[in-house]
Amino acid sequence: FGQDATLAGFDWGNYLEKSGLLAAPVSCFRHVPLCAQWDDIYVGLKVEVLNTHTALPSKVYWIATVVQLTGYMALLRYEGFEDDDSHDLWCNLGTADVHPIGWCAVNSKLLVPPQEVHQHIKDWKSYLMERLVGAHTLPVDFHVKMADSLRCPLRQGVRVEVVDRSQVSRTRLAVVDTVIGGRLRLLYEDGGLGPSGEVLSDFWCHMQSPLLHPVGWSERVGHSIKETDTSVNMSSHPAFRKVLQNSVPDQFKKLRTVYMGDTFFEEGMKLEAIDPLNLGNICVASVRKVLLDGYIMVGIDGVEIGDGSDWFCYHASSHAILPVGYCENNNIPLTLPPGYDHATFSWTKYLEETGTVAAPRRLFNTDDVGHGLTSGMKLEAVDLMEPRLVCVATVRRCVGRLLLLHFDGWEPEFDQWVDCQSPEIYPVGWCEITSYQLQPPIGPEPPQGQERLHTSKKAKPF
Ligand code: MLZ
Repeated sequence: FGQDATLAGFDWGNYLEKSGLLAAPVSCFRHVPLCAQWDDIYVGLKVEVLNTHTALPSKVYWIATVVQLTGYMALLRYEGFEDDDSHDLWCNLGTADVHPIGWCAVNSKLLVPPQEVHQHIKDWKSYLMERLVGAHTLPVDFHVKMADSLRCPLRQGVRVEVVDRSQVSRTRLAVVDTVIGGRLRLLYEDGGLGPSGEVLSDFWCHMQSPLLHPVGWSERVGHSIKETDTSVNMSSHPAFRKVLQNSVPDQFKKLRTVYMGDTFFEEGMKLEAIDPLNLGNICVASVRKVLLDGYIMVGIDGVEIGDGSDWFCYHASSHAILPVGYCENNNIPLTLPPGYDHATFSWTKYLEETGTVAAPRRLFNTDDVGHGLTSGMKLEAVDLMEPRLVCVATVRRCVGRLLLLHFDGWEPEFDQWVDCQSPEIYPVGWCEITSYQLQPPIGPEPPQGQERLHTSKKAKPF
């Protein structure tokens, strides 16, 4: 698969057949269209689908059975082919001209069998009657539910607070520019425009992203926010033309409430944390500051610049902070501060040496949520270091609620740990449904154990 796949649209059906037909089920992703409906979608369902095997000039339909289901993709077999799989076709149940049985009758569309099977069966009416008895079909409101679930409360011109990609310890005011499938393109209010009006600094995230907040959030919890440089004029950009509207807390996902009473995180406590700039690394880290509403600022031990500009804000319920010993217990390589090595590092010794204590285990949200994902499953996942990109990816490991994601065709150094409930991961076929551009694998998978030619390792934040 070369770059051309980007233009033509990536052929998931073909790719899945080559890689073992394993994709994460739609029902594993609570934030995606049709998640709640997916229990009613299974192999054996019969549908009415556009008949692509006819010489007729007008659109006609035929009945087909779901023979494989993987992500949003269904492999369909037209009635009449029986055990012959030579005409099976992959279609995305969220986009294709696929309908419940009875749809053609109600909508005055013609049901016409494919040319290849037409002559084999004499009495189509009784053939179909027999095949359809007791068969199940798509829920009637399938497409309505689909449209409903694609609504987003945030739209162009709405102001939000979001992490500042040039300095991750602070937030910055931004305005929604575009919304695609619930993912937002945000323009920093003082990000500036180039000579031909192009945006110089933007950020992408899903509307349920933990990095996104209503206006006023930073001040309320005590998080630092970049002062907007009012000399920067953005008014010629369409997103800034209307009167901007402040977003409000109701438009955002509610986080689990945490009690900051008697025992909570305290400054100096040690923990293990996902490095926000190297999401494949879980590191020795410290609580640097306790904010309100259950938020804490975390710094990575041994690599901090010293002015707090590389601290990162995590909610106490975040998957990205873990109790001391978590990596060792789960056989994950822990990234140590410079100067330490795995042969001699021990948490007990480290705590003693640094005169610190471990953050109590019970403060962490390491609940096993039973997500149903397993290693080897394909999905579409945001490269959080370049969050505009939704890429072809594979679950490489599952540890509790954490998933280690691998981007197909990319070096393992691009792998990222994410939460199983991250709003930035989607079932196979999501991009096609939402018209979001999917980044195909850049090349064949590198042979095991061998380095491929250099691909530049990410250097910039995000
Ligand atoms: N500019 C970057 C893109 C990396 C995107 C990887 N996505 C999995 C590079 O080429 O290094």
